[in-house]
Amino acid sequence: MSGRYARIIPPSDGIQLRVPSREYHIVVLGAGGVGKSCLTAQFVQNVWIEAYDPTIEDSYRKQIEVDGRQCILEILDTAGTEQFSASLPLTAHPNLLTSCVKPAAMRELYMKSGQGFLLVFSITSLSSLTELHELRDQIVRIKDDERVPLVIVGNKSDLEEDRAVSRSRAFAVSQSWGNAPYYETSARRRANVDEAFVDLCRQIIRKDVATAQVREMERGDRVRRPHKRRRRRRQVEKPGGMCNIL
Ligand SMILES: Nc1nc2c(ncn2[C@@H]2O[C@H](COP(=O)(O)OP(=O)(O)O)[C@@H](O)[C@H]2O)c(=O)[nH]1
Ligand SMILES: [Mg+2]
Repeated sequence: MSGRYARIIPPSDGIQLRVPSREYHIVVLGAGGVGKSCLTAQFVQNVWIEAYDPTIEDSYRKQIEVDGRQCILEILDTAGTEQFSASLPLTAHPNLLTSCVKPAAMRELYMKSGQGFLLVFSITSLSSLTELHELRDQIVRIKDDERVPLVIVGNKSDLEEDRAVSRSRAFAVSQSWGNAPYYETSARRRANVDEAFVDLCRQIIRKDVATAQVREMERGDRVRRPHKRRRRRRQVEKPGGMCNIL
C-alpha cells in the first residue's frame, strides 16, 4: 500500500481535501488454461484475447473507485508451471526454462506481498477446482490468516454444456473456506468479471480499515498510559499530601 496517488475532492463547503488513493496488490491464481489471463485482460483493458501465451506472467495496473474510495490495483496474472511436463524439451520455449525452474519461493513471495487473491478454476474442469485447495492452504499458511481476502472464480460459464463442476460443489468449497464469495464468470462474454474483482477489492479495503482502527486504538493506548505514570510519580514526590487529609 502506498499513499503516492492522491485525488482532490471538492467538498460542499469549498475546502479541498486531499484523499490519498490506496494501492492494493491482487494476485490471480489457478491452474493453467482456466482463463486467468483472459479475465485479467477483460478487467484491465476490456479486451477479449482468444489465445494467450500460457508462460506469460505479468502485472497490470488499474485505477477504480469502490464505494467512493479511489484504489490503484496492481494485478499479478500468474503463470502456472503445471502445463510444463518434464518430458518437454527445455528448448521448446524461450521462457520455458525460467518457468520450469521458477522456485516455489517465487510463489511464496507473491503470496506474501499479495493482499487479495482471485482463485480461478474452470467450470469445465473438476481438477482445476481441486487444485485450488493447495493454493488456498498455502496462502493461509503464508499470510497466517484464515480470513485473507479472496474470491473463488468459476470461469467459462459460457460453456454450460461442458460443465463439470456443479454450482453446489463450488458453494460447498466456498462454505468450507469461511463463506468466501463465489462468482461464475465468463471472460469471453465479460460476464461477472468486474463484480469478482470489485468484491475482492472491497474485502481488502475492509481489512485495511479494520487494521488502521486497531493501530489507532493501540496508539491511543500508548498515549494515555504515560499520563497515568506521571500522576503516580507526582504522588510519590509529595508524600505529605495524604497525611494532610488524615
Ligand atoms: N469459452 C471460454 N473460453 C475461455 C474463457 N476464458 C478463457 N478462455 C480460453 O481458455 C484458454 C486459456 O485462457 P488463458 O486466459 O490463457 O488461461 P490461463 O492459463 O489461466 O491464463 C484460451 O484459449 C482462452 O480463449 C471463457 O470465459 N470462456
Ligand atoms: Mg495466463
